[in-house]
Amino acid sequence: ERSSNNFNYGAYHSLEAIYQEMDSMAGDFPDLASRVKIGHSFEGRPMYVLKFSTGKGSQRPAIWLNAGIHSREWISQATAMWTARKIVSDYGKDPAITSILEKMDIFLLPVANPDGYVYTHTENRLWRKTRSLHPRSPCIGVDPNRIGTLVLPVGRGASGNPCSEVYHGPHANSEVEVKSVVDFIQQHGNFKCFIDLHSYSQLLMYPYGYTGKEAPDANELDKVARRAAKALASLSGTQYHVGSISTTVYPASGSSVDWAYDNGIKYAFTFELRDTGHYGFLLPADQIIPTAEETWLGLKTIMEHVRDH
Ligand code: ING
Ligand code: ZN
Repeated sequence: ERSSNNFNYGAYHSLEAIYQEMDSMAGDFPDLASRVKIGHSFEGRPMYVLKFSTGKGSQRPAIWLNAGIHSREWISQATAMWTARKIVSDYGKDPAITSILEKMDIFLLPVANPDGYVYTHTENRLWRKTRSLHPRSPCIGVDPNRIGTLVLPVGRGASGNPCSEVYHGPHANSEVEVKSVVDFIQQHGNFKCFIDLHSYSQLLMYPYGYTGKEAPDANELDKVARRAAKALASLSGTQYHVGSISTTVYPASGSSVDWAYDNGIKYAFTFELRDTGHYGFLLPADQIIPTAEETWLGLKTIMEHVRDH
């Protein structure tokens, strides 16, 4: 039998501790969870997802939960880890998550930008981008939420300047971290939902960011997001604003959720978690569990809608 390593879900952790806990969760719940390597980072670190599956079918319809694409948004990675633990604890007890997993698989990537995350622990707590090097540039990294993955017009809300915090990169798919996710999702071929966790601002948004035009499914996405925000607020009153990315936060091209939506994943949402700016990226650890608990209610609302549609 495996011994529990006493991972504290109310604390922020190193990449190594997160990867160990993912391994340990998979070992503790072998019939439900597995740790899958989907690729590696620029600096050669593995990229791990937790796959939650009752194993009753292959390539079942699936949900992708993405976190930590921006390394300094620590509440995102921490919320993802709490969520993973919640899924394994509540399966078979909570009818909502149980029925979701009877029909679908969930893939959770807690640290989408591992090099950046390590850098925020060792060198610069406020690092946002990847850590890739670019010939002839004095600056490091690309905004992994601005890569013109493939076909999106690069322009609004992204920059061609390698020193910018929203640098879109030298060419499509320049960032191996993003390419690993894109390839995995495309090879799988049956994702119905993609949710990206960021911080901060308390927003729940849906496509588009790259254009002010309404997404064809905007009405449905807006309704689901409003229900999710209401469920989230029901726990302790935390208020979220809901709307499309471009009208709610700012125009931004090349984001993961716009890519997902335009590649057939209708239920594409981005959360900007706590807070509204008092602590910002430096959210105290005593807010991790309250944030994760309320976010879970929003996530479940979305996932139940996906299950039923
Ligand atoms: N905010 C997001 C950003 O990438 C966003 C907002 C979300 C833009 C989804 C586009 C798509 O700028 C933070 N805090 O990173
Ligand atoms: Zn972000």
